[in-house]
Amino acid sequence: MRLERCLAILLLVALATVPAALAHSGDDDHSLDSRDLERGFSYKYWFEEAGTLEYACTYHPDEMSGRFLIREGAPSDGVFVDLRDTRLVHNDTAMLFLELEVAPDAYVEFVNHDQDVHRIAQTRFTPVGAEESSSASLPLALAAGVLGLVLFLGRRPGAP
Ligand SMILES: [Cu+2]
Repeated sequence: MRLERCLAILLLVALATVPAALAHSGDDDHSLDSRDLERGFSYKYWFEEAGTLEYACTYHPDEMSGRFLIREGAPSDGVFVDLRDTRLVHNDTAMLFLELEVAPDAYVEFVNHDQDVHRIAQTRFTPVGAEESSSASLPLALAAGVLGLVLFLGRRPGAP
């Protein structure tokens, strides 16, 4: 196989890898986001994928934050989190940081019993198994793409 063809294939593979690496890096349509939650209102969110979902209240990030460890085999019942006195309350225990383990097909329901408006929003989602590779895969894919492009362009025959 000719070198140019090898490099072109390398470039295509690298470019195909970039969108996959980008897919989980930001928020998407399936993010947990209660929007402004007034007193007496609730917000329900269904988990979809195993991983670690971190969240915080947009208005009180130091007092209301937590994470869900979404794991196969964990209880798939719905979990309820009450918002009271600018705290997250689960099973009558108020916490600044609440960690709960749930199954990928479970849901969480946040219920606001507080005077304040809260907005519980996802800050990060890390799929299972991506904890170590997520930070490295994107720069590597980009570097491979740039390298492939440079080599490909450099190797292209000039004008006749
Ligand atoms: Cu809040």
